[in-house]
Amino acid sequence: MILKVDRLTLREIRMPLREPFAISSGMMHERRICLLQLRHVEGLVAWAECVADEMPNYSPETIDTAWLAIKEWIAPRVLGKTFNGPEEVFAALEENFRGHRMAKAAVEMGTWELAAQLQRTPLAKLLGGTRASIATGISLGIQKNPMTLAQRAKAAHAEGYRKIKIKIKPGADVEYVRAVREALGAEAHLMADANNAYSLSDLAIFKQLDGFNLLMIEQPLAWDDVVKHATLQAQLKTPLCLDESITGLDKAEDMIALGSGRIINIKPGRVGGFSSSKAIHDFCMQHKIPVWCGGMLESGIGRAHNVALASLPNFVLPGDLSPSARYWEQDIVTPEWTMDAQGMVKVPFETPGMGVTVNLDRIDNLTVRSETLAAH
Ligand code: OSB
Ligand code: MG
Repeated sequence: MILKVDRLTLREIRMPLREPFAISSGMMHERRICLLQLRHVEGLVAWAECVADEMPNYSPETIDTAWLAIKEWIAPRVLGKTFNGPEEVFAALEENFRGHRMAKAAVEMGTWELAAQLQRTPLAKLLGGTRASIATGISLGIQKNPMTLAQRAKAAHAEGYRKIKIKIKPGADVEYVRAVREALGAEAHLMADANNAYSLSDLAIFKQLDGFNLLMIEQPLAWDDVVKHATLQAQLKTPLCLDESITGLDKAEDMIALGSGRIINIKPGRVGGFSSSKAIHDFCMQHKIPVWCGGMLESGIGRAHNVALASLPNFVLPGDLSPSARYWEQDIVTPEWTMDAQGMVKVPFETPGMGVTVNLDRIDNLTVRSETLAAH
């Protein structure tokens, strides 16, 4: 296959969230989303989404740094260049080019979508996906008190969600987890995500959390740490899951070698795209480490890419892949993403590419800036 992109259009859209989303490191009311269109020399167009947020509180990248990185350093490595397939793109973007994984991922994932369309193959199939539907979880932001959170969790459980993830931070942890565990009963899949709000001196809190039969605790310690997490994991029954710390295959190898966690949340944007996600997935499968697909409050485009990835065999735990209506009044794709009463999202295996149609009129209405880069 010959993969050659001759034009890349960046757009920024603004999408208000139906409700604010609070995590330990910040609060979001609206998503500023960078969308990409990659045009193949023969005219086909692929869409992709960059997951970088407005502020550098989850990762060092932001939508503005991603825009700059794509324009200045990533596009010139892709535009007008001939690749034999999307597998070659990640290496071309990594050579003497540190970081900016979310920016790289947006372009890299766009080339996979383009390849899927060129081959008239579903994206999920091109990636090696085997699962026809994916169990879905919900990620609930920090609420004003334990009772409010417990009610939200109970409602989500009744809607069919297969995993309830609650955000925690110092001062909103043990009592919140206790209230939700009591509301859901002993068996429900419940987990907590700390977004690096704690340190090893908080061991007493983790010892208490260890008593609630949590499925896992996600990223309790520093955003780039794999050493102190190993110290913490050794003292807990509950598996630790790493999110922020796993920026690529090398960090997954470190996690397993050191025992810093027993589960990985793979977000393709965080690790530089699909090739890197697949490498982490395969390595974890060999080492019997389960993975699941995380989310970054994506629009229906990023969600389509996540759903395709989550169809790979070692994505054995429910993903943060909630339906469109959990986030937005109206999504930018047709059909919108939905979940059935059993909490399952269907993987599009019938149509080429990501399996949803992009609503261009709606995107045009939401666009606040755009820029087109061409091969020269
Ligand atoms: O840590 O997983 C996280 C959203 C923004 C930043 C970080 C995280 C999240 C989520 C949202 O948990 C998951 C979703 O997209 O539903
Ligand atoms: Mg997380």
